Amino acid sequence: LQIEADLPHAAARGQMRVVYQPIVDLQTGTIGGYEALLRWQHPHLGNVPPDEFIPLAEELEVISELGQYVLETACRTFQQVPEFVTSASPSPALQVNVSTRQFLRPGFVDVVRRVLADSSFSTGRLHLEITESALIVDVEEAARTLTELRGLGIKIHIDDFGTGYSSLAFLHRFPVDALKIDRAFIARLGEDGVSVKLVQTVLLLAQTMEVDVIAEGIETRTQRDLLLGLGCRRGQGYLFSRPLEVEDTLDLLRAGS
Ligand code: G
Ligand code: G
Ligand code: MN
Ligand code: NA
Repeated sequence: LQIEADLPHAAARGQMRVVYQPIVDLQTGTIGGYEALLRWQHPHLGNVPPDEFIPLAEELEVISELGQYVLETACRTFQQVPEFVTSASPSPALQVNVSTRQFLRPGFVDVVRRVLADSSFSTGRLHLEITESALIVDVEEAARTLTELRGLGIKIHIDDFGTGYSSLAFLHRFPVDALKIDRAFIARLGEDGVSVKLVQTVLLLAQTMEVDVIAEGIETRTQRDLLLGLGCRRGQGYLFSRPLEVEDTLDLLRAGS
């Protein structure tokens, strides 16, 4: 396959770029962070969706290099705009996805440490999104890795929450800062009563664990209002903004959001 042959060289050939989706306060619309998302513009095939090339990158074992590319690019981009810290609004956080294989690879924490040092990015602003599947392979080792990352000041978010194996007992073993409710649940909000109860359950779980919640894939006002009514304060989705190109992201950052 052409994409199999081309993927390992795509970043070096300048075909990869990072876009940034704002994460907002659902009530005020204030931007509290951005999720970095990788895009591949293939010279002949055009835009290849990440749902296709991320799993392929895992298979071909080039995901660690790609993940490192995203981390370096995103940290360097955000570092271009001086940090502002007022009590009302600190500089927005930067959320970076970490794939399962990347997380499990020995030396992952060292890579993160080095990227942070090279870009002099404030560790407290970096949030890493990790899926449950990365945590179940070796629970003890995963907990140690998360503890090391948090020791650097990094915050840990569980991505696609609700689609994996989470149980209270399972989650209790990991030091995490937030849960991201998978967009599949948000999509059904307002269409059936079950999804409202599911979201309610996640919010209750988060409250019990004393962690934050971010809702993904909010597309309608109805979904936003339901979430606010349930006590969910933060989210992202097309209702607020699509992922933004780097120039637009920098404009927003320079404007103080
Ligand atoms: O960017 P969306 O818009 O299409 O992303 C589709 C999927 O690809 C999501 O599950 C998202 O988490 C994943 N994805 C996007 N960018 C990255 C990345 O930089 N690293 C990893 N591991 N996954 C990513
Ligand atoms: O798995 P992960 O959560 O990292 O993926 C984020 C993905 O969700 C990206 O592909 C992003 O482009 C996509 N996304 C962001 N907002 C929306 C939305 O409102 N609706 C849908 N369908 N996808 C969204
Ligand atoms: Mn994510
Ligand atoms: Na997700």
